[in-house]
Amino acid sequence: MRPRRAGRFLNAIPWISRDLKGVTLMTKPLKQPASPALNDDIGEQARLALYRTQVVIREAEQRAFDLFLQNLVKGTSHLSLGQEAVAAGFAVAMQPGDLSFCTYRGHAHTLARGTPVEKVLGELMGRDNGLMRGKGGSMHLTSEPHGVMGSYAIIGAHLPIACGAAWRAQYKGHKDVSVCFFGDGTTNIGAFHEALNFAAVWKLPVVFVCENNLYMEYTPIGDVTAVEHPAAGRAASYGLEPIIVDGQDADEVYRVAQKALARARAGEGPSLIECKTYRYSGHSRADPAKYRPEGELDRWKQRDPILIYRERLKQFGIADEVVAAIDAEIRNLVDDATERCKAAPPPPLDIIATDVYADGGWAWRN
Ligand SMILES: Cc1ncc(C[n+]2csc(CCOP(=O)(O)OP(=O)(O)O)c2C)c(N)n1
Ligand SMILES: [Mg+2]
Repeated sequence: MRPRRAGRFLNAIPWISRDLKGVTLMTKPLKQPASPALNDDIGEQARLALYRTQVVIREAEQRAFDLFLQNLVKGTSHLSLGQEAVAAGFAVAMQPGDLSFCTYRGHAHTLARGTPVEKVLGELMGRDNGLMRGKGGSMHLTSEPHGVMGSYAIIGAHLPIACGAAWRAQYKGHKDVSVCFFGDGTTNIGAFHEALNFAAVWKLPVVFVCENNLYMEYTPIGDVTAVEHPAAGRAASYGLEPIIVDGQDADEVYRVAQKALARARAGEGPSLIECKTYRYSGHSRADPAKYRPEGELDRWKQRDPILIYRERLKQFGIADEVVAAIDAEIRNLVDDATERCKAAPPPPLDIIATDVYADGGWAWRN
């Protein structure tokens, strides 16, 4: 049973409302015109960047799945097919120099910051052309030149790390913002609460982004959480505004991201944003996701972020041929990257002891 108090608390917040599909949407900053997209124009450049980024992620992740089936990707991996609008919305709003901190479900955020598809697929395939020369794999994508400061497999581990990066910016008077992505399940880990409190007390330039895809590993988040909205329902504990956004709509995510980034850059402190979204596949490659209620996946697919966005482009008068050309260009890019990765060698043995803990020695383990 969900505690009734939580519902009353959220009902008291005027800008949270429910749509017909049971997804809670953020409605505060806009006056809800008949067509918010048309009346609150984000501009053509941003719109095309949002579309392109989402398609790059979709195509690259679908390819990663195909490569798995061909046994060309070793180990497991965690796809975020269906969650593309969150990664795109933030990455397009971020500036060069801003930092991203991701989880093991980090392909999307790594690609969204401009990391080449070849480097990401090469890393998944354990090839020498990969981001870390094939030594990190899917769960550890990192690209410092693109501001991707690592993918972390320990739940919640990266929230305090993002605070550290933000504290450095504050201390040195730099203007970069740290953006930290994590799942709904992460909100029940101590590190989440410690990081939020620390960031709020120090007014750190950090944006915490909860991608609420309804499930932890195999557990519905609602079954194990005391509040209805795992991130937004806790915001008040840290003196923060509860922010909920439709994570299937890249424009909505982009607008909210812009505000939070501007607030952080202006020295006004952290934000905590809960994006309502859904992952199409199971937790990892090993999970057929049989625990999901029948029809749930199909309902979410009706609100596919890329379909929503194609419709949006149409609304703004972007010709079908322009969209088709973007799609074709990205498909070619992913095809070329795939071929280059297949042809790339595995890393040479002499790098086995480089770029590992300290000097590559083993004594630290004892
Ligand atoms: C500290 C810790 N506990 C448990 C795990 C095992 N684990 C891996 S993913 C996961 C679920 C995380 O769910 P969520 O935060 O919602 O992220 P999502 O996978 O949905 O993106 C768990 C429990 C872990 N990696 N780290
Ligand atoms: Mg989750």
